[in-house]
Amino acid sequence: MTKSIFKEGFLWGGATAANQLEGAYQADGKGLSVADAMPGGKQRWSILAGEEFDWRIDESNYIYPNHTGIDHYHRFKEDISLFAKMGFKCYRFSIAWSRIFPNGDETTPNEAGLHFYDELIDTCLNYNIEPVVTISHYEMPLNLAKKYGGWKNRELIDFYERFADVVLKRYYQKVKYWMTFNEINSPFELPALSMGMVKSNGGGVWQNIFQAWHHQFVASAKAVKIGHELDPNLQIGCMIIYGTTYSYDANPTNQVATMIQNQEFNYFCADVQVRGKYPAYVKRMFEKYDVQPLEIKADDLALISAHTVDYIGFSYYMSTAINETTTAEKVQGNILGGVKNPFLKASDWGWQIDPDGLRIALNELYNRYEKPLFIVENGLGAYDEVDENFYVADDYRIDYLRKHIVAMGQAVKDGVDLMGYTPWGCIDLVSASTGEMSKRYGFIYVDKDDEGKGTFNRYEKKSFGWYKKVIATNGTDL
Ligand code: BGP
Repeated sequence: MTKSIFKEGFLWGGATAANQLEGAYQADGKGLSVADAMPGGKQRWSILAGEEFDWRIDESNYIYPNHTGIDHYHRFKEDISLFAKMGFKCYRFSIAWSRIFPNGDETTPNEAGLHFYDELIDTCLNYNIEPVVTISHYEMPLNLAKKYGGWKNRELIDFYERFADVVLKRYYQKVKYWMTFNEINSPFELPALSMGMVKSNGGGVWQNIFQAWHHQFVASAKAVKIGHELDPNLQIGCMIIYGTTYSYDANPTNQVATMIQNQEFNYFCADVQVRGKYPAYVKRMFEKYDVQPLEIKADDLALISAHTVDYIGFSYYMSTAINETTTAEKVQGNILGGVKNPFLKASDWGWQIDPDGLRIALNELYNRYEKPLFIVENGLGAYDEVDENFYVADDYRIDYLRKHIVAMGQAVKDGVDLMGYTPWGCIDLVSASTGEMSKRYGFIYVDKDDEGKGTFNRYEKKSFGWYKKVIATNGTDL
């Protein structure tokens, strides 16, 4: 076999999140989460974009796709057996906070909820699949949003700590790789999903967002502390969304704007979680966003400094370009905006596809932090068409992933320490932004449509066999 550029034991796998695939949203004592209250379709987008929202669930229509997800809750054994068939070395999933603490503020966990993850984790281990757990992925108990106003409330630190403590203690002997918060830098656009904050409870107000971030930084540090006390070898990472950002041209005004965008969006949260302190430029950010000094308790900064993360997990889907000096066509991914880059093609949802941008991201992150990197999300959301046998010939997806894996290899040659690669939505699941099924990422097709209809049966796509070969050859046969 050709010698691989990727290290032995490279963590090839796939990634999902509880709220987007489990379904069974009220099974076995599960409480409602913020994601359960988010309708699909157009309404969802306006909520994500910061419109007023009262978290009220109207059960009369099929508008809550997360409620059924892809019914992974009842089909996880089949799903994991398919991952094993592809040869997954690891599987990234999240633990639904609302299964373990249905209202978020209880003191005793829901044993039935934990039982599900006992089985899920054991199933992975039986196949020699390393579980990679995101503690909180866009799914906090709804009660914490409604009653406490989300993460701007300091009490959330204790509730999260209790949750993290329960799952870390229960699984630390079985799960080595953890992440504290999914895409912690996303509240720039999505305060509702990741902070439980909407307009009426302060979601659009920077003061609250920065205060909420501070609470999340402290909570994350506490989880790292608990994990490392249980076992110093646990690998606990941060998780950020990274969008490689180019200046549109050589105009220094655009270059400066690009530098600022990089600091604020790509690095701010990681700087705190990896380096253990607020970066110098936070002063400028506070001024710009009119943020008064945050409420910081005596031990907070010491905790943040003492319990930094072991690795950097990040999602990478696209790059953006900054142009402040001339008018240029705007583009919008979920969270990343910017202008149209004439050198790039975009996905059906306008996300600008840029494998070289991944090589740049890996180099930038590694040179800045010198910590191992883990690409925990990447992939192409596309409309898949099934033939009469439910087969999807998704050559476009293979093409996207192949080019990104080539870029990963180049970055490893550049000297980057890369731990693994878990493409997003390895099995079709509910889209976070549209709430629909028709935006698919998977190697496995799930027969469910945007109205929730279908058999929920699973079918291997063309990319399934391709990825299997990639893993079997440790990334040499693409
Ligand atoms: C990331 C989220 C995931 C996932 C992915 C794809 O930002 O961490 O939860 O959904 O984006 O986004 P979408 O589902 O909107 O296509």
